[in-house]
Amino acid sequence: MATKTEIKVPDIGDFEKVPVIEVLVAEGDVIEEEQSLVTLESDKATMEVPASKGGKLVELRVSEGDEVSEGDVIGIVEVEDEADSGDDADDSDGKDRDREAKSEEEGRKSEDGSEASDEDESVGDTPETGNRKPETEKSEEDEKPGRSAEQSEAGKSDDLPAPPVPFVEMGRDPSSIPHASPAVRKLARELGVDLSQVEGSAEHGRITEEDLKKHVKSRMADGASAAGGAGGMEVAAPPKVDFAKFGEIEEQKLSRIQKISGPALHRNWVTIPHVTQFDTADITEMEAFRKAAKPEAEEAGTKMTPLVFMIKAVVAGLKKFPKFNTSLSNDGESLVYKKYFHVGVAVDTPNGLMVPVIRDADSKSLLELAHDLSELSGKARDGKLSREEMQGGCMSISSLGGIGGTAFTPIINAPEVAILGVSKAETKPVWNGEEFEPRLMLPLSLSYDHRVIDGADAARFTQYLCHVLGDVRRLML
Ligand code: CAO
Repeated sequence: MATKTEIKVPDIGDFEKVPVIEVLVAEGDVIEEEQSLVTLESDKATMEVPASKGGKLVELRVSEGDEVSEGDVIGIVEVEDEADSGDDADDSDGKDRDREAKSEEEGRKSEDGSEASDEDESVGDTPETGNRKPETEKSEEDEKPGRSAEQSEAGKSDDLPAPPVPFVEMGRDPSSIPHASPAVRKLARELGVDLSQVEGSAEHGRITEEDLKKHVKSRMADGASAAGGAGGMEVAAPPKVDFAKFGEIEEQKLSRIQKISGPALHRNWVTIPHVTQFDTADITEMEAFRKAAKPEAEEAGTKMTPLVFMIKAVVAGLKKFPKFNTSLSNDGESLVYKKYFHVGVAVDTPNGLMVPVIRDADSKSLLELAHDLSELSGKARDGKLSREEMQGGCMSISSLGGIGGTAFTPIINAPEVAILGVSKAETKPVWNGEEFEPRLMLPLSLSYDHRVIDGADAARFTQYLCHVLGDVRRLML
């Protein structure tokens, strides 16, 4: 026997009457659970609504151009009863487990509909959980409906509403997100096309598949007319290698965070002209002060690592050199100066790199910053950061000082224009004019966007960081 189930528009946040821009199925189709049925488009982004049940789509109630809100019925699916399908009806636990496993597996496999953080979110435009309102950033659990633990549970019950679905795109300034359906985004990713470069011909400047094809054709024509194609960004595809031919191998899927941050890092690396300025700060006195303040930090229930001082120093630098606290406007014609001081901190987590943001770092004491840092990095490691906690950074810090190394070239977390890399402090002999003195020297690596910041400014910025870190009382000036 088969039962009929209504597929409804799930929780889509505060949006109402959202236009249907694409219908991806037809009446009579046999659809799978989680298969996308329609694409909706808000003012800011697009989302696909998946089927909460698999079966035969016996009725489709929406068509392109309709406007829908949460709870509206998209279609009716005839679902074959499990007893009829030959499954052991008593094995409901087993099925739930299978479904959960499948859901997780699909979650891992699923293509993220965004162009991963832009800014996303990274040093990796990094990339969150928690509520699932339409936003511009999302975390690993946010990527697709039904992925969090609670939602996997919810997915098991027919009585519960379909899980909320996030609008795609993370970590981007919403006004800069090109409108395009997830299908077009997927195609763009496959073709390696940056959608922000494509002109959309549909309503609200939405990019259609035709627009994308037109763009690719014109790029190919440009590339062909440039000498040997060297004028374009085309590069040879990486060789396809059967590694198993050379020895034993094991293949592991990328984590969802890696899937998001990878393309974002790549984009930032390729599209931003990076230069890295190196410097060394004498933190001998700072370290003495930090050690002396350890008991107070412990009393306050936190730990004050050198990184806390870096956050303070970066804020001082942003105040003194406001160009470092800017972003290029969406049209690339102007600089947006920010009057707030939110500092991103790269955190190494078992699932990949995440960049939570310490808000209003300028108004916080060292102890407060230490508290925020340990709370946010703990949440990042537990996969519990909310979108808000990863948005709005002015400049990021990537500290490998707890691990080692002498310098590195961090990738800018667009749309920020600079990132400070911090390596391990070491005691070095430093000439004081009369003799060598043992001093604790901290290596700094500042990567900056050369479209916005000149080399001289960058050298002044790192010198200033060295100046304030050399005597942290200056941070109070
Ligand atoms: N020089 C010398 N020692 C340092 C140091 C430095 N620059 N920075 C930290 N340390 C010490 C700390 O004082 C601490 O030692 P004690 O326990 O003896 O006090 C130890 O190293 C470990 O510090 P930590 O790493 O736990 O803490 P942190 O505040 O320095 O960093 C966090 C916090 C979340 C940034 C860090 O744990 C982390 O994830 N770092 C990796 C960031 C990363 O992956 N960046 C690369 C991005 S690009 O791929």
